[in-house]
Formats: sequence, structure tokens, C-alpha cells
Amino acid sequence: MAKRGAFIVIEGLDRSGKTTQTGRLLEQLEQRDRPVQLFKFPDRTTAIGKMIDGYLRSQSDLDDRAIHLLFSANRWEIASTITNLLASGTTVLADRYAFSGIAFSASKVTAGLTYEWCRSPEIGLPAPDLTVFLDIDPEKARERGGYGDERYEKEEVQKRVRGVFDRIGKEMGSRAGESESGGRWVTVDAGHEKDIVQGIIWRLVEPLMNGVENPLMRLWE
Ligand code: Z5A
Repeated sequence: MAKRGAFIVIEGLDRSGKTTQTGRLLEQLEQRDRPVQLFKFPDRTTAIGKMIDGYLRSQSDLDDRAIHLLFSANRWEIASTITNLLASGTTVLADRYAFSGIAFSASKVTAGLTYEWCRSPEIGLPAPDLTVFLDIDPEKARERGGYGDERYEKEEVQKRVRGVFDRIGKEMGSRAGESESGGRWVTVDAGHEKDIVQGIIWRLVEPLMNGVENPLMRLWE
């Protein structure tokens, strides 16, 4: 049976290096002639993505539940493309995914959104085979610059977000190996130099580079 492509997600706090590392990973896979496609969430180019972009730049205000559902819809509008690419043998990389959706919304103190409510619209999305969580101390992230321009880029928000990511990681980790696991969750210290982080990620990704045999799972199903 032909192998399908692997679905690899890079998650993490702000300025942890997700865009840097997904870009490097894309290059490494292309250099090895692997068919690969990168998605970045939110995808700000679609009609839904443009609404999200306006919200993040504080150009518009939206109900907390409405924006949460828009972030999720922004993944659902691309979900079938991801599924088809994987089936055709293409490796799919994602810069942020459903886990960011849950972590940012569930950590909004005034909104009162429960973890379960936030997770609900994400159930059934294509499940990654590997999620690399880039962990960084929010204070160290701030030193990387460009921090603070958008809505959630505040240290106290980032600390709460880190707490929810922790919960997700434990939940995913404890399910790893079960059929409905949604793949491995690996936390990587993103405080190292870029090349070191890249090397750690590559060691995790290399075994998946030539595709995977197991069928694609759906998140939390
Ligand atoms: N959000 C949400 O609420 N719900 C959702 O469902 C989703 C997202 C998907 C926008 O996300 C916001 O949307 C985000 C979460 C929320 N809110 N916040 N806050 P985004 O992905 O568009 O955010 P971004 O601004 O593009 O990315 P980022 O998180 O800020 O950065 P990053 O991708 O992790 O880092 P980077 O761009 O690769 O690197 C940042 C800088 O650090 C840059 O100068 C690098 O050269 C430097 N860097 C990177 N790695 C290193 C190392 N290892 N050492 C030193 N310097 C480094």
C-alpha cells in the first residue's frame, strides 16, 4: 500500500520561532526532493482570514465566541485540502493549528470560555502525526523583538496561554500510542540557538519524511 504524507505541526508561544523553524523544515524537505506544503494558521488571505486579521490588529472588535469560531472555520476551510495532499503523498507542515485556537481562547479570563467549549469546534480536524511544541519563557520571547504589536502579545496573556498548552500537551501525550491519539506531542526548548532547535526538530521529522503507513486520524475522535 502506498504511504501517505505525514502531517507535522509546529506550535508554540509567540516569538518561539515557529515561522523560522517551519521555513527551515520546508527547505530541508524540498532539498531532499520531498513533496511538501506549508500552511500558516491563521491563513489571513481568505475571506475569513481577513476578518481574523482585522481583529488581531484591533481594527475590529468581535464577540469572543465569534472570533474563536472564525479561527476554527479558517482551519476547516483548508481541512479537505490538507487531507487530499496527505493522501497524495505530500508532507504537510502547519505553523500553528487547533492547539493555538484552544490555548488562546481558553486563556481569555473575562470571556469565561471553558476548555471543552473551545476544543469542541476543533474535533474532527485532520490530526497531526507529530506536533512539536516550541517552549520559551515569555520574558525571553519578549527579548526577540517585534512583541506587542497585536492583541494577544502581552506577557500575562502568554503565561496563561502557556498553561493551557501544558494541559493540551499532557492530554495528547497521555493518549500517544492509542488509536485515537492524534500523534505524538513533543516539547522542545526553543530558547536554544536557531540551528540547535532546527537540529532537534529534524531528528523528530526525519523518520516521517518518506511518509507514514497508518491511516490519518481525526482530532479527538
Ligand atoms: N491565534 C488564535 O488566537 N487562535 C488560533 O486559532 C490561531 C492563532 C491559529 C497570530 O498568530 C495570533 O493569533 C497569535 C495567536 C492567535 N497571537 N498572539 N499573540 P501568528 O502565528 O500570525 O503570530 P506571528 O506574529 O506570526 O508569529 P509569532 O508567534 O509572533 O512568532 P514565531 O513564528 O513563533 O517566531 P518567528 O517569527 O520565527 O521569530 C520571531 C523572532 O525571533 C524573529 O526575529 C526570529 O529571527 C527570532 N528567533 C527565532 N528563533 C530564534 C532563536 N532560536 N534564537 C533567537 N532568535 C530567534
